[in-house]
Amino acid sequence: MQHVNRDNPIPLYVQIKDFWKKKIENGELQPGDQLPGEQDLCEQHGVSRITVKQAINALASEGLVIRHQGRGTFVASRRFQQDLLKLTSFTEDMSQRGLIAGARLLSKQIILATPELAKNLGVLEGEKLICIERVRLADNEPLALEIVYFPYDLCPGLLAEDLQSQSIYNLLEQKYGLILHVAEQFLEPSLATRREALLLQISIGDPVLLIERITCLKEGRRVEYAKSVYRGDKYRFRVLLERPTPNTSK
Ligand code: 16G
Repeated sequence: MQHVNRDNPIPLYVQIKDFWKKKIENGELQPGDQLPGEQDLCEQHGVSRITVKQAINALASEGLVIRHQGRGTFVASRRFQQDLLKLTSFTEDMSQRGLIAGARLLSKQIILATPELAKNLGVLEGEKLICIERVRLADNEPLALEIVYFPYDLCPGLLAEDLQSQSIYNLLEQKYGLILHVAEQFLEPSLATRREALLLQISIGDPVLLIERITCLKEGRRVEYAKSVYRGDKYRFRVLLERPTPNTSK
């Protein structure tokens, strides 16, 4: 059994990667299933160990497999793809996938804006803010840890709401008549701290994605500053890039 074609201009490791990728994508291999060991793969495909390693690296970097030191290579759990095009809430993102969004409330309080928060929300230092920290769940599975800040005057009764089963964006729009318009979002890779690992049910040092969002109202006022930690094994973000139209003016 070779599955590689040496006359094919596609590098051998890519052919091997594609072979396993197909098995994962068509469900022949399920999340948690183990791939054969390196030696077996070398024999199966008739290639060197270096080629096998390259193929596994490529599968890992596409998030299709996870390597566990000393234990082997396993099919990764399926990821949620989130398009970075629309200003959507967690609840909307999950319902688009047929999942039930939920939240575990960790804390809710009124705080005074620190210099950093004041800058991010475009308010004065010391101004009253609402601060809510939740673990976000999809079908009861923790996906992200989220801390959000809102200027108190925009949604003064928010803390009295049921923040475990209600969408905050929905409350802001329906109850406070706020029209969320655009958001600026920053993404940054990081490693899970002890607390994040515990709350997200992953291991300390596992890859996570830090996301910061500043959301603005139609008239330009900033309504939300959010900091989230997303599980790196569960998410994949998609950005659609459009080539600018060439400038034809001379
Ligand atoms: C998303 C937003 C977060 C917002 C939340 C509202 C990102 C990175 N963050 O998680 O800023 O507060 O949705 O969700 O997308 P909710 O309406 O379901 O409570």
